[in-house]
Amino acid sequence: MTTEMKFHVLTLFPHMVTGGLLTGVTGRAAEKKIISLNAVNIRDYTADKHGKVDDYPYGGGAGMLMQAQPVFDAWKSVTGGRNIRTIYVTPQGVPFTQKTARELSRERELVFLCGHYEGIDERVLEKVVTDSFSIGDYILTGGELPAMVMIDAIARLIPGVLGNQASPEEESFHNDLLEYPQYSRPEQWHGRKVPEVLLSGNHKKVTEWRLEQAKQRTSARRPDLYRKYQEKQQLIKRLAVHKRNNIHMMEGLARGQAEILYSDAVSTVLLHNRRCKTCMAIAADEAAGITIAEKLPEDTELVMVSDFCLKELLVQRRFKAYGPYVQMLYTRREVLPVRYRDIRPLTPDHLPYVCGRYCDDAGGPGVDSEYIRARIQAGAMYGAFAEERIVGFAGIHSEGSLGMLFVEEPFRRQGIAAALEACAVNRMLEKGWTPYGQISAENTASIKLQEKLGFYRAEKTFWWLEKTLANST
Ligand code: 21W
Repeated sequence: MTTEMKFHVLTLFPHMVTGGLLTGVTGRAAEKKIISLNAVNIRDYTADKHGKVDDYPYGGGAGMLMQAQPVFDAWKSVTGGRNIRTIYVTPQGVPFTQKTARELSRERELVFLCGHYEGIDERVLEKVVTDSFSIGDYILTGGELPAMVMIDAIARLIPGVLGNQASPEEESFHNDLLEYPQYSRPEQWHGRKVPEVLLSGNHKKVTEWRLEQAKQRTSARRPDLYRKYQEKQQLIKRLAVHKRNNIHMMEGLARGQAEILYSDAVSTVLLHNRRCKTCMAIAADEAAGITIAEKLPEDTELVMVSDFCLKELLVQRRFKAYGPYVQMLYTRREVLPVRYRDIRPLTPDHLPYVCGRYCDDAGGPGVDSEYIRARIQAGAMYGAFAEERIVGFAGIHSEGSLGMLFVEEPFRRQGIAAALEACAVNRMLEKGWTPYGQISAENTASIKLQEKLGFYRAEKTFWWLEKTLANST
């Protein structure tokens, strides 16, 4: 069992921080011990007998500064010499974004330092601060609200803080766009009607209308975001020329999981999947391959490539190659019949079973019990049961491909694998995704099965490359 995430806030106004954050969603999370909040009054640590914590700035200038001593002693009381990330909220910080929130949500403990008056003596900042963040280009009266804003944004990313377990997994394809307008009862209010299309019951029309509204809003209010969206849409179109070979990249972009790190021609593209520290790359030739290899982010753990030259280049850079794999995609929109009675989503109870049959060699790179647990929790794993006993499973990988198929020997050749695959395919179709997957080229049985279900095979050959210890040092 993991322990709660600890937030410490060093401030002159602890009640402002607890009053705000111990209310509502974050307050519930603290009650449930998913997070803890420790607001420390810097004034309690002053050595001055009158409780003074500020003084005039050397060199002159308006206002007062927070002195080093009380700040340092308050910080020491919290960290006790431990190495904890300490965040100074300041208008001079780097911009705080959703990306920062995601990154910080992986820490177990964070210290926030809130300034007041005209700021804090630089010498104590040099000693304790590891990161400085601003929440935007406007001037506030103190750092408490920014610290609260950051804690709120970080806390909601911790599993269990938001009631509905709609994980980022459930984010729609509108990802790079602002959200569409929403309406609830009554149908007419102050003479204003709910847009007709939303009452039509036509799901496809509703989806189209929402996308159109989201695009209009984004282009009017956030031209910066809209340009990024258009850039992605254009790349998707270019990749579609070789759809079978590029479907993994097209889907990553369309589902809002992948960022474009580099793209010049159709045949040289580097995408980064922020959710699973995975990259996907294609390169026209060796020169393009070198460019791609140089642009791989530091924290990349896995790379999927579909060009031999790129695979060789990364192996030279001490990546370990897995493969070859065959990529297959399902281009139809109709759901598949599920010809087996008892198929249902797996629960964490099934983790040992799945790991026993699928981790290690069978799973390929990056597939360990932590990974399987996360996939089960995301509702992305299905099991087939016979007399209440699990006899097989299949699932959807974090980057969105089908896989992790297994059926017990005595239960094979009865259509169970096909039914499990059909289940996963149907779930993907429901989300508006194009089902695809990569199968080990040796696994002819599985390739045949996918062909029977109506999948098409890509011409290119694929490899997964895993970072080894040798290339990270
Ligand atoms: C406002 C502190 C103005 C200091 C050097 C010479 C934290 C904040 C804050 C505040 C000054 C953030 C100076 C967006 C914010 C924060 C209080 C003035 C004068 N410096 N994000 N003279 N906006 N604000 N400094 O205000 O602490 S994150």
